[in-house]
Amino acid sequence: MNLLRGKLEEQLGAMRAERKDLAKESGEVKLGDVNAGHVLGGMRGLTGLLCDTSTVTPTEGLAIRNTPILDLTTGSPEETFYLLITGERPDEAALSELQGAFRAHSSVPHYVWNVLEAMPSDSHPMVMLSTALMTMERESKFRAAYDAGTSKDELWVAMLEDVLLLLSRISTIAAGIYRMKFNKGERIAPRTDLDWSANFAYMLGHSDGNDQFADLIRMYLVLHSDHGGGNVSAFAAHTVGSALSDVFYALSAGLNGLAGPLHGLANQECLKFVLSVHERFNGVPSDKQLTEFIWERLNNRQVIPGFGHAVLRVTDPRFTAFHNFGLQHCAGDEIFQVVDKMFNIVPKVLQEHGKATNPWPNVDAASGSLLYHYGLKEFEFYTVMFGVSRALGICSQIVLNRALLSPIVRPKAITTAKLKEMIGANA
Ligand code: HAX
Repeated sequence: MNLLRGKLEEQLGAMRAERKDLAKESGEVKLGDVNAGHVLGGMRGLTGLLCDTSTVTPTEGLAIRNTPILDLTTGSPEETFYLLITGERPDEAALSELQGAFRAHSSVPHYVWNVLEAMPSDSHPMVMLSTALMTMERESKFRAAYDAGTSKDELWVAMLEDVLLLLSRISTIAAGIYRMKFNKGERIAPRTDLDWSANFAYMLGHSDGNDQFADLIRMYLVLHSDHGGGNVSAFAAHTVGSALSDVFYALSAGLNGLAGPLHGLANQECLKFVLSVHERFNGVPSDKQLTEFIWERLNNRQVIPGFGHAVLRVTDPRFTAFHNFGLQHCAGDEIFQVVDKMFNIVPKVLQEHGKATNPWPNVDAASGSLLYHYGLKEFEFYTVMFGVSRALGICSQIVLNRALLSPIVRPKAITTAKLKEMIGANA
């Protein structure tokens, strides 16, 4: 990985100096106030982290290194990874080298499969993915370098090696989990003539690597790759990595957070909901039927999955990308038609209802219906797909954090008694 490593080395001096200067010159500059609401409300809205790989704004949504995500949907995850980690688009040579690196370790050693095969058959696919990562920790070059006393200035190089090994293997592992867990037959070995996404689609068994499903997977892997630094998976991975735990520990921690229903698991809930609408109306409901159904749910104090967002205040551009793909390739599919109709009906109802701050669809509203269309119908697996993609962002962030010598994360916690005392003193 000479070109990527060289590019990072070229950038590193200035970036380290900048961080050092900022801490020295501006450490006392105030960026905002902490209030009791921050302490009680999961630190939402509190600025406390640095993350340069991507940003999420309420009105624009996700931008990777200032490039709006919708401008990246025709590219590959390898290009996105290079952009995440360096802030630049790769030239042909750098991209080709990176694609080679993503292929280099795509055959997964037997000991990993042995562990997965020994797990109880009702293990969740996310548990299997996380376990597989932990099993491979023994191969960490970062840990070996640390144990050998490598200077902390140089440790990021071993981190980059670990990251490339891990990214190279994670799609093979995910596809193997899919086939094992859902009785799809023998695992399918990676090919040497396909890129990361096409290989993943091929190993899942729903693609010859050169079809629309491979294109969908390519876009899916780009769209879910990163979402700033404050979301549960990125923050968890960052915290674990800050203790100089290697990327196998850190990514596993991040993915364990992604597995929660308020985070990555939401995508399976969304498709379940869409299918339940389709089943209830024995097909695509009329506008009137859908409007009434949405009101019925809201009156029962149930949420409408796939709508709303903690940060966004517009239609999630990632939804727009999936929706456009669906309109182009799956317009005749009734499940997609339900998604399309919901997009036209639900925001109006949520606005009239008046509770949700953001009535617009999020990324999870459409992605499942497209996977379903191409035969990937096992929703339990959807968060694993999300995890393979999110590994790109988390891995970029951990390399940068070690390269920039980011310190250990250690926010201060207080007791409820102390909180009440401070509220009393400051009221
Ligand atoms: N349907 C019905 N009510 C909704 C709603 C929705 N889709 N979205 C928000 N509301 C309600 C909230 O439940 C809340 O009601 P209460 O005051 O009674 O508690 C009120 O509107 C205000 O909430 P909010 O400030 O708009 O939303 P939050 O920032 O608290 O929550 C959520 C954001 C995404 C969790 C929320 O919109 C939701 O539950 N949406 C449905 C589930 C979903 O689509 N999740 C996927 C999120 C995408 C993601 O991050 N994936 O990783």
